[in-house]
Amino acid sequence: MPQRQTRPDGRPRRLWYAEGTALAAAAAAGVGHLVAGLVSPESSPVLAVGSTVIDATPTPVKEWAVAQFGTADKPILIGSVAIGALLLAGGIGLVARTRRTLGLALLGTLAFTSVGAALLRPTSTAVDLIPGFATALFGVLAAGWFLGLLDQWGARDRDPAAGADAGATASGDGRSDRRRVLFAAAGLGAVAATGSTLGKALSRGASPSGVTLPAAAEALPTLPGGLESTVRGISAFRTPNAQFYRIDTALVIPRVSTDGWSLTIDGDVERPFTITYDELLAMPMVERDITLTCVSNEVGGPYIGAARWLGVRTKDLLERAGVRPGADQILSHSTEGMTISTPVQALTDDREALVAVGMNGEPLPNRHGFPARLVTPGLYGFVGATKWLTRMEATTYAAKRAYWTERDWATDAPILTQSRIDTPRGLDRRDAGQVMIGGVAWAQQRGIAQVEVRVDDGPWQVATLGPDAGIDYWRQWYLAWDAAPGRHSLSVRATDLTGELQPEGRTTPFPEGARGWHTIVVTID
Ligand SMILES: Nc1nc2c(c(=O)[nH]1)N[C@H]1C(S)=C(S)[C@@H](COP(=O)(O)O)O[C@H]1N2
Ligand SMILES: [Mo]
Repeated sequence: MPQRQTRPDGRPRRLWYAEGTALAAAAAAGVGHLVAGLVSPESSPVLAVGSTVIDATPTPVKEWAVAQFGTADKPILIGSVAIGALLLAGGIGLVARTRRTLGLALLGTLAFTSVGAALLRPTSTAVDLIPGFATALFGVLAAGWFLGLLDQWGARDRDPAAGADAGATASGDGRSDRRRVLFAAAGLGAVAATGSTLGKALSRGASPSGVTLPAAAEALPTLPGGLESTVRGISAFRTPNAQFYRIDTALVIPRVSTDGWSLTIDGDVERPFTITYDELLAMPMVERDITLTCVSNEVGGPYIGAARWLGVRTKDLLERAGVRPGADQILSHSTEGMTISTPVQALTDDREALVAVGMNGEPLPNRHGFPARLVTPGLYGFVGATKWLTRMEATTYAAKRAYWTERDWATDAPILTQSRIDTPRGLDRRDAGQVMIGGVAWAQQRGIAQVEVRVDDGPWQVATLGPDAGIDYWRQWYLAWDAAPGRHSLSVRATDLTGELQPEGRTTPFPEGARGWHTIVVTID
């Protein structure tokens, strides 16, 4: 019998050790992901390492990633962590070929980095260590088993008689050894796929069920119909929850149950207190139309949404606790360990910031912070919109620093006046004749006075504004344009109600939000 027969694809046997170990690692990660789905989604090995990478990434690199990949940055990060781990496992497999104990020990160590990462999470508990341990245990056992099968196959390859005494069940020829290896590989692949799929299903950020929100004590009139019924392609006046942008550092959407949840107001206060979800709902509820904006939004970018929020005034909560005179910062904490700093002033003045529990007539979706979040009119989300809120700590800016502050973002970040062209889209082609130019403009806490549009080097033309839902809400706008064939550039700029004109010069989103006019180019045929 020719010796080469058992070598599939003529590949060197060493590669099998690398691939087998990587496969065992993938299966182990799948098992860890499944276990995490059952006990604690954020502690899934790959995700725990990913979260640690996010927190450790310098701000400029993070900004670059957001600019390059947008909200795909998370899948790309997770993919990179997974590929890196598989490559390392492959390398370890080569070591394990000749030095089995060392190789398996290295593999166990690799898995244990995820235990370390889970431990580093700001809110980790003992339960978060279980998925990493499961990964390490399964990985070492599976790799040991699979590499044993390879040894057996290889031994027979060198000496066809040797396989017979490699184990009690080892029988038959090299072909059956090979079949056994392939079955084992398929099995490990199936474990990897099943584990990650089931784990994902278990940890999906579904909408909370079984929650009924009270009516607002001060209900708002129904929001007027927006321009979206007449201007095709313009942002809806109210952003549906399912289309609302999502920005946070969480790799798994936290699923917080109202049962164990509570909100604590403490720190530099006279009367610290903790309330349950039901107690929060029993407080006077108000409704507010507020447009939320992310500081990372580029000029013309998508990280903005407008909703009707239902909640309790932060002012009421903080007055009940009695913030001591020296405190200038409320450091809010989320269930997954995020810290966000907001000026006491912004949470107690008459802008009426909210601890929101409802969004557009529904309980907050999990991805937007269920059971409760902060919504502060006029401030970018990273300094006023804490999701999965659980604690508001009165303190000073001198004493404590929040997550983004430590990463050099602005401490005080009021939303800058901005305007965006929604339709036509950049690089669109349209037929000559009437083209509707439309979009949104916002200047939370100041309000929009006027929006102007310029075609090429022409004069600024005043656009027609859509309905008004208050200074904290965006305004839709449109201008009918008689478009002539050719390439044209369209620009927009807004003026706020204080008379301030949106500046032309572009700035980067870091550290306090992007400035500049939104300009697009379209072709008219
Ligand atoms: N717990 C938590 N809350 C958070 C964040 C976060 O990373 N974690 N990101 C903030 C940022 S940067 C923004 S812009 C808003 C976005 O809220 P949304 O995802 O509901 O649109 O949430 C804020 N609240
Ligand atoms: Mo943000």
